[in-house]
Amino acid sequence: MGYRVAVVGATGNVGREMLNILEEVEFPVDEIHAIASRKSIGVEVSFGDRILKCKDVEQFDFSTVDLVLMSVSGTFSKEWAPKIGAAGPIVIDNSSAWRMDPDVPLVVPEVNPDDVEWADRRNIIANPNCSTAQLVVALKPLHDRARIKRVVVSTYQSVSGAGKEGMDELWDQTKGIFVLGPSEPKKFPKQIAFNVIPFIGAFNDDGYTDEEAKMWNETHKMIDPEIALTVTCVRVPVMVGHSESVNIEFHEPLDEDEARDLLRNSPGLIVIDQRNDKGYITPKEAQGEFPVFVSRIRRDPTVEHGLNLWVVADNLRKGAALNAVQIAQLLDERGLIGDR
Ligand code: 11C
Repeated sequence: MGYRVAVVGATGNVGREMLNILEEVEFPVDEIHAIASRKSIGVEVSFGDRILKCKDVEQFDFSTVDLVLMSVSGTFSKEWAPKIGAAGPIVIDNSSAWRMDPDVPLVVPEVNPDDVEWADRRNIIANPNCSTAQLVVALKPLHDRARIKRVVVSTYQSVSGAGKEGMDELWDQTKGIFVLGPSEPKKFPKQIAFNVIPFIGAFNDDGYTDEEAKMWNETHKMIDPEIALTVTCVRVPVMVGHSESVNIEFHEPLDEDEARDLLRNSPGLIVIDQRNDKGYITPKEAQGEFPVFVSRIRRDPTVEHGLNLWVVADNLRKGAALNAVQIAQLLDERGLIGDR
């Protein structure tokens, strides 16, 4: 026996990955529904070797399913997640709408699995921002061992974080520059092909962006509000895979060899760290993979207890769809989904 599952936002980059990963990990599914907004009714998406036709979110009866995985805009989620949760199923929501709500657990299974236990307050569980998800998987075991005092992160985020339109823009601009001549940027504020853009999301009054603020707010909620964290988020012309340069200062001593061993033995992580010209991970190699990869582990000699890391993951997988499916697996293991 399996569950009755719906994926809302099934035509987007992350919605499609949710369907792929549910099938890949053989999540116990008895019924699967692809749900989208009215303009996508009838659009076909795949689930293994099956083709699903998208149904209209307005017409679908959510009381007939046990679990909903949702990847939609924050505005859409604000309206729909509570309605769906009230109808019965648990909603695992990938948007930013609920992440900081005190009655909604924000969960990365390798980091704070026990928080799923209080999901019944609103029947909603939030998935973090993609850049936060990979960061916290790497930080948690180090924090547990040597207590993190301060973190400085610079991100190198792929265009798929901005959806299919972001990927199309990089592709079109790259081709266009040589074939048709440069085109006006649409999705990104400046040209992304052959460039980097130190701005993701929207500016807040303090000069940081909301993408940067998400990284410290979400890390505080999931790991520890005492960790000081400062971030610069940058868009780079990479299709899939977010990378992060992470500088960490600890309260207690932790040398690079112990950190390497610790990370090697922690869940969801793979360490690729040889000091030769190919002994590190790049986003190209992380694409399509499940784990978070850590490379370039080295001491920061400018502080008493410091390390530098290079952290890379597939932003559509661990940063979004995979994390949502892992939350579903955790709920299943703990018997927290409907009546099976
Ligand atoms: C990006 N991280 O790369 C963003 C996308 O809060 O879920 C995800 C935004 C979010 O553009």
